[in-house]
This record gives sequence, structure tokens and C-alpha cells, in this order.
Amino acid sequence: MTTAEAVVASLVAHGITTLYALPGIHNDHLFDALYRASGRIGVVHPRHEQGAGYMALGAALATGRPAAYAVVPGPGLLNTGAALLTAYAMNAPVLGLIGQIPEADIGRGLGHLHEIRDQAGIISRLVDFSARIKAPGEASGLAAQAIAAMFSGRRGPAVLECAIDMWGRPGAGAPRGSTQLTEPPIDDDAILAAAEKLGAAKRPLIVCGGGAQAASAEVTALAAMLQAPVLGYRRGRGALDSRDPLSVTLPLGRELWGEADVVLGIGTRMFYPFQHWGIDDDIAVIRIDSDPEEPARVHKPAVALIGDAAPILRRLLDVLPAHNAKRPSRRDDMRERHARWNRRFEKLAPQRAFLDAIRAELPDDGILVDEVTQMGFVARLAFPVHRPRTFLSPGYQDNLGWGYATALGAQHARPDVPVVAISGDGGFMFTANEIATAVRHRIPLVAVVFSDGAFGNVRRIQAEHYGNRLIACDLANPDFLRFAESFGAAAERAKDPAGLRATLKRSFARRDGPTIIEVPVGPMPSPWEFIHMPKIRGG
Ligand SMILES: Cc1ncc(C[n+]2csc(CCOP(=O)(O)OP(=O)(O)O)c2C)c(N)n1
Ligand SMILES: [Mg+2]
Repeated sequence: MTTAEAVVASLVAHGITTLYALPGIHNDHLFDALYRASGRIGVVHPRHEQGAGYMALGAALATGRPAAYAVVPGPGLLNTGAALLTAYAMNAPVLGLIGQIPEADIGRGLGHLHEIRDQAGIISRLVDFSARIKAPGEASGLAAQAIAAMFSGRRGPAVLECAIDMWGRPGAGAPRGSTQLTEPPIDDDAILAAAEKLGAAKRPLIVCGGGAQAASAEVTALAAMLQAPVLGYRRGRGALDSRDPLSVTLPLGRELWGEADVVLGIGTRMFYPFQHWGIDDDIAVIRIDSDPEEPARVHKPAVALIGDAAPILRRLLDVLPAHNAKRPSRRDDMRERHARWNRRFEKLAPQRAFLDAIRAELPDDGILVDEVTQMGFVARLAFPVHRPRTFLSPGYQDNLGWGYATALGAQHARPDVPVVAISGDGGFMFTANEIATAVRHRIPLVAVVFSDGAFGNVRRIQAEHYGNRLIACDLANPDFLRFAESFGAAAERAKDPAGLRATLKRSFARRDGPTIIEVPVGPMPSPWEFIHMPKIRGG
């Protein structure tokens, strides 16, 4: 086998059935190997490399499975930079296959096509695991190692580089099958300590991050056992169904943080609690995290459990009943608190009405991909999420423009459920070129573009805090309907929430290609008072 054949066979052996990839001469042997493996692995070719990175990210987030992309070196790699950065910030298992100049000339500065200084060094700043395949015999082993690295310790992306003259070279060994991942053994002393603390708690609280998405059943059982509210904001949403009165987002989560005596953080950096709301010694912190460095990064926890959340929580659920105090049901109390915050959320009625229309049409297992937009900010707070991995929000990079292409990847990887992307007119145009990819590959993504003719969020900040000195925030837009239709996509316009609901119903029924829905809107009320809230603990 050639290096390329071995890498392709390795992807297949690890259950990867699509490569999101944009070709170029450095990777011609790789694409030829893909051609010959076409019964086992497909290629989706986007129109810009960022589309390849984001689509792999969307596929990984929507499935929890590894996803891969391939691009040429230099500009190709850099074009995927924001997607790779976001994959890192979101601990998403994305594998990048990046081309290289001729092996013998790497580092010599001769100025080969697409050469970039110290490509390996740049990559090593973006991901935790990276390597270059320096001989065909290394290909299968490195591919297996890269994919294993994506699922061990702190989860995240990995990159393999391969030189233009290495892909086609014969001498590679057979692919290694799915690597058996060795999780650290569960620390039974720590389980007992956690069970005793949580069992004795008067007002326990659970905080979920992205690491809880694979432990939804366990989180649900633990919340019921403890009668503990479960805070999930963005990455943690959907670990507990929003219909459960114990399920909270911001800002109710902050109120509960202020009252809690024991908190269990599951696969979360606890960024809002620690950095915004404050921490003191009256709350015992228990952490579950796959990254051994994470639990003590900001505040030393009373107990830290290292590893995958689901098996740790299952052990905790076994041990906890023997230590658990009787607590009254929190159902009525939580209902009353939700009602109180819902009244304050009335300020956000314009956004909520559109989000309600989406929720009414999107089935429980349908996926919403949010954006850095007025609608997205409110969705993070108030869009009901019923299942894990059905609310995708771009993590702490919060990079405008991730939405459309990431949602395409999610929809491609989950053709069985409807996926809807919400964007502003600003964010949508970052990757609107990928409508061509959606049409070419018949991806039935529904994108709702809320068009206010502005980088609205920036505009409002300039209006409110900079004396209305507006700069660089007004937008000249295409006619979105004619734009979408010119690609061969379906296009609709909705004027109000009822209209949006009707167009969504039609759009979700269309399964052979994409739909773009434009919703013209005016300025929206600010959600920021509900997101950036002051300290509530620690003086
Ligand atoms: C990569 C990136 N560049 C810039 C920003 C800063 N930014 C945040 S919101 C925003 C405007 C968004 O405009 P639009 O998508 O139209 O949404 P709207 O606020 O109008 O609803 C900008 C430029 C960002 N978050 N990410
Ligand atoms: Mg806008």
C-alpha cells in the first residue's frame, strides 16, 4: 500500500466514512486513493478550505464521532485555521490531513508552492497532537495514534502532515483498527468522597459543559436523585432536557450558584461561575474532567475525578444512594424560579418569538446551530434543548461565520434529522459560498438568515457606548433570495414568526437540497444584561 492508501484505509477502519476535502497538487495521491476507495469513503468538496474544517467540526459535534478533513499546505492550512482553533476550544475530535512541500526540502526555505515557514510549529500551537508521516511505514500507526489522541485526555483535534512525495510512496502497513482507548481507572476513594459531599449537600448544583454531552442519561438520573438543578449554557445544553424543571441556563444558573453549598462540574471549565460570578470557601467543588490539568486550574476542588464522565457518573450513581440525604422535590420551587425569569425575559420577546417558531417546527432530535448574532445570544439562554448534541454553539472562540458551514457538516453527518442554522446577515456571508457545496452534495440544511443590514451587535454597542459614532457596521447585502436561487437552492422569505414557522415546515420537508430563509429584522433588544452578570459569591 501507499502512504495515501494506508491513511484512507485507517480512516475507514476508524469508522470515518467522509473526508471533507479540497484538492490540490500536494494531495493528488491522497485523492486518487480516495477515488479508489469510493465504495467505503466519500469526499465532500467545499468551495473554500474553511468550509472543509467547519464541516468536519460540525460532523464531529453532531455525532461525537471523529471527523476528518484534508487540504493543501500553507494557504490551505491557514484557511482552516479558525475552524481548527474552534475545534480545539470545543474539544472536538477533528482530524486534519495537511499536505507538505517535498520531504527533503522542508525547512530549507526554497519557496516551493504553498511553502510556509515551520508549518509543523504553527500546527503544534493549534492542536495537542500533530505529526508528519515521514515514511510509508509510519502511516497506519500515526493515523491510529492521532485518532486515539483525539479521544484521550482532553479531547480535541489532531493533525497529520504528509509531503507531496510521500503520499504516493509504497511500503505502508495494513491499517490498525479502532484503538482500544484506555481510560484512567476510576478512583473509588474519590467516588466515595464525592458521594458523601453530594449526599450531605443541602443545595447541590450540577454544572454541565461539553464533556457532559455523552453522559445525558447519567446526568438526568443524578439530577433526579439529588434534586439538583443542572446548569448548562451553550456547550452543556441538552445534557438535561429543558422540559425538566431542574434544567437551567443563565441567568437562573447564577442565582442558584449563589445559593449552592456543593457543586458538581461535569466536563466544564466552569468559566462563568469562576470568572464572572465568584467563588468562596462556602461551596465545595467536585469536578469530573477528562483532562487531569483542568480541575485545579482556577480553584482547588474538594474532589476531582479524572476520565470520561459517563462511567464515572455511573459509579457515582451506584454509591450515592447509601449516602444521600432526603431532600424534598424541587419541582415547585424551580417552576416558580423559571416563571420569575421568564417574566424578565419578556424584554427579549422579539428574538424569543422567532426562536419559539423554530422550536415548534424542529423535532426534539433536530439540531440547531447558533451564531454570534442577536438570535444566537438569546437561543443560548432560552431556546429549549431536548437532547444532547442538538444545540451547537461555537464555544469560547465565538467566531462569527462558523455557523453555515458547521451546520452543513452537522446535516451531512446526520441526514436523518433536520438541521437548522441561524445566522445574522454578517455571519452568514462568511461562508455563504458553501451554498454551492450544499447544492452539489444535496445537503438539506435549512439556514435562517436574520438580516438587519448591519453587524447589529457591534452597531448597538457603538450606539449605546460610543455616542452613536457608527463605524464599519452597516452592510450592503445581496438579495438573499435571488442569491440563494442562483446557486439552485430553495429560497423563502419570512416576515414574522408565524411566517417563519410556515416556511420551516415546507423547508424541513425538502430533503434533496438546501433552503435559505431570509427574515428581514430591525434592531433587537440587548441580551447582555442576562449574560454578563456581576459577582454573586466571594465578596
Ligand atoms: C471571527 C469574528 N470576527 C468578529 C467578531 C465580532 N463580532 C461579534 S458579533 C458581530 C456582528 C454580527 O453581525 P450579524 O452576523 O449580522 O449579527 P447581528 O448582530 O446583526 O444579529 C461581530 C463583527 C467575532 N465574534 N468573530
Ligand atoms: Mg446583522
